[in-house]
Amino acid sequence: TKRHNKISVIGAGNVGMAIAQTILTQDLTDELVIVDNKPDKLRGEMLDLQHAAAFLPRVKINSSVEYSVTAGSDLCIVTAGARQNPGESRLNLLQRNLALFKTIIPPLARYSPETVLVIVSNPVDVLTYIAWKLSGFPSNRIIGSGTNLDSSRFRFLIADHLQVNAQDVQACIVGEHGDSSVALWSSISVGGVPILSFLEKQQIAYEKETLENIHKTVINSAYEVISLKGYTSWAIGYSVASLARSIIRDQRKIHPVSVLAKGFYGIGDVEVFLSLPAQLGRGGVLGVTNVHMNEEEEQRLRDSAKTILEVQTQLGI
Ligand code: LAC
Repeated sequence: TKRHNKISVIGAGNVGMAIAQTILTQDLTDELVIVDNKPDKLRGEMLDLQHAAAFLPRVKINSSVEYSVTAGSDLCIVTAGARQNPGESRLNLLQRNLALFKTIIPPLARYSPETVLVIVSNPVDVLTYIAWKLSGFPSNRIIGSGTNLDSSRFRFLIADHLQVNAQDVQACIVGEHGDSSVALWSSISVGGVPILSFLEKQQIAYEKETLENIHKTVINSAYEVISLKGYTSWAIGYSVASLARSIIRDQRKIHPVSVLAKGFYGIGDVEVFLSLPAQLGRGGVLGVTNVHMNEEEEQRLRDSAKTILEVQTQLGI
């Protein structure tokens, strides 16, 4: 018998609804549940999605302000919380969203004790750590959307610079989903050709400045979009739907996502979540890959871990 898939999205804001809509368009679930604390907005979004029934594969769409509606979810995606104001760093949001997580995570874990939690709310790395602590789940069932989106922005910019298709650019950003993220230049390849030899072969002058500027542009992407339209939504919608597909369909696909990084790359015996290339499947994190990093990249990753740990220590968590 075909397994009945149930996905819950917590937070019916721009991000949550972009994720919900993309999950439906990609036919990733038999049942979609949306939870928020604004009953009218919530019912409006549910009805608006239900009305697309004639154009979508059959799917049960439900919503409630009560977490009981999420019972038995295979995947719970948490987007609720305050978002960055123009120019505001993600880490600034922490106090407001920490309080909210204390009301969201325990009921989600109680109603779906076997679920995989995907955290999207920012600052995503610290909030993923908090979700791990509040849920009591094993760390493999707690994932932050992390730099999955940054890596797509990175691949877009490199592809645009080199005039190739972004799907032929294997490139990864790791570390904090934020200002201390790390671009893994040493392992980038285009159509299987390592970037540096690709640049030589194409006689494209290898300007370190250009490559660094591409990474800086990635870091500033969200700030720029937020300053222009007030929030980001479509790219994060596709990014998280790609994680949902890998988990729900047991794709065993590798994504740069926020995982418990304790013990990796010399980060030390500390409880910190940050993005590393991880294999995702039905059980959540199936493994963390040992991607090649040069000494500079490893050091930057350790510095990124320190940045996140400092925030966690300040919070006394
Ligand atoms: C962004 C948000 C999801 O990077 O942090 O667009």
